[in-house]
Amino acid sequence: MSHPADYERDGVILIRNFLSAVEVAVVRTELDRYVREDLASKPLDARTLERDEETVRNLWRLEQHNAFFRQLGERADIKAVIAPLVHGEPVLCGVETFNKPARVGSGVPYHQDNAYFCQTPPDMLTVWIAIDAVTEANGPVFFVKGSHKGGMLPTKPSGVRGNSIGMAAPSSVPLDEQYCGLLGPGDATIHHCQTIHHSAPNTTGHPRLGLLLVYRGSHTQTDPQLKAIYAAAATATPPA
Ligand SMILES: O=C(O)CCC(=O)C(=O)O
Repeated sequence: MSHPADYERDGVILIRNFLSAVEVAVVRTELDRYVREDLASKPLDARTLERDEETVRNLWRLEQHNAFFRQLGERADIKAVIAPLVHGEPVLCGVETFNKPARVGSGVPYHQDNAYFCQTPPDMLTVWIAIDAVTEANGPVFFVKGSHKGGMLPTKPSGVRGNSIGMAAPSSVPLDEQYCGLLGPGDATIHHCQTIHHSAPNTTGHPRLGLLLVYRGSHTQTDPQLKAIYAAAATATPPA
């Protein structure tokens, strides 16, 4: 399978066994340790909690707060996969989690990541690595294939903590025609920053932890117009 060609066409690709079973186990152990021992001493914008004010919904800026995750994101073999997709030299911009914990894991509204990233040209992407199995039941991410080619669509503040800016209207593509990222532990999807995507709450007893690596090409720049819209939404629903 040619990753670059599929990625250019669809704006999302699936890579099985992106991390090995051993690597997944090490990631899980370090995430658990970080939450238990380090998180309390980090700034408030290092995480978003679920509505129970207790369970972690997201960890943010792990590349700044944790050497293990910075090194993972800087791995040369991973950057070699990313380079052709961002049309240049990959720059690590974020390492984060979407934990989607059992029963209380909240959903993610329809959005395009570049509403947050605000980069031009939009040569930026996210590697979404499954640490838990992602099933149809526990809140998989749905992607609208090809939507990265349609540019940035109108946004509105979502009021959802951790996902402050959503699309003004959901995609007109029915759910059963969208691409559902069903993953085993270690599998990954890679999606373009203009690809429309969303996920449902997790009402099951099975957590759905994802580790995300975010990269841009070193040639991209911040678009002031996108940035102003994002700043207004993030201020309304901090931290992001
Ligand atoms: O993990 C999720 O449910 C959503 C992830 C997401 O929005 C993203 O990868 O940009």
